[in-house]
Amino acid sequence: MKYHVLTLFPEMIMQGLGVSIIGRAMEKGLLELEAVNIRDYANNKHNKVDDYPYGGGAGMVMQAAPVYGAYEAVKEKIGYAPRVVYLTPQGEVFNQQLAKELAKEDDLVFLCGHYEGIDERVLEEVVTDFVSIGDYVLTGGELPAMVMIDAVSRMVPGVLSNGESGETESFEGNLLEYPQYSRPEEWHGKKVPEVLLSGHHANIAKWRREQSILRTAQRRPDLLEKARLTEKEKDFLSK
Ligand code: 6GU
Repeated sequence: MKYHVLTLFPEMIMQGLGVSIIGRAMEKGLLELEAVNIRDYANNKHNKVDDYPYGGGAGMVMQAAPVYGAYEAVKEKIGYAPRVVYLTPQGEVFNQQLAKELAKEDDLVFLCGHYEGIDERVLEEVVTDFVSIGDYVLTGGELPAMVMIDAVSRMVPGVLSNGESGETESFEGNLLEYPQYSRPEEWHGKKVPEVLLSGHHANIAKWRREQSILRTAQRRPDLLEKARLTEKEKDFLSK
């Protein structure tokens, strides 16, 4: 997977994603990350990339030409028209299903806006996916792009080790994860649940499934409607 991030703040992207699991996957060559500075495609000597909004209003609008220049440079380099994700609160809300789908691409372009947004005309020409990361407003698209790159990358084959599965986690079955414990057996007077020390794998699996269901009911009842529970499990919940 090759990521191409079109941004006015390339250092933010390059510094934020070089560590941990994603950093290691880049070193292994499973992922590539390129930040394209939109300012390098400004066609004026002041490198200006924004201007006042037609019709008036607060703030500045990023102009079409430099954004298009940055996009064209990526398209020429890779030799085809890739999927282009524009990070915007006016997009569809990102989720695990979209992360899995995007992970199948060879290249992904992320277009990061700032100020009051980007001239609509270039968005119409290049953007394939308008995506938000949730219902709150951020100052720019860089953090959302980094969030998406993290979530997509862990669905790329080989990025997670055998121990770390992309399949059995929260949201796959629309249930939250069960609680985890490690040594010591007692901490601040709190004991690790007895079943986890029993070595009885079937009982452990049953307990974890129940904990997932309880936790989802308490914290994310909206997810529970989509989870496929057995009749027995529905009974368990109603007690
Ligand atoms: Cl993708 N961009 C910005 N600026 N704010 C957001 C967002 C995106 N998603 C949620 N808030």
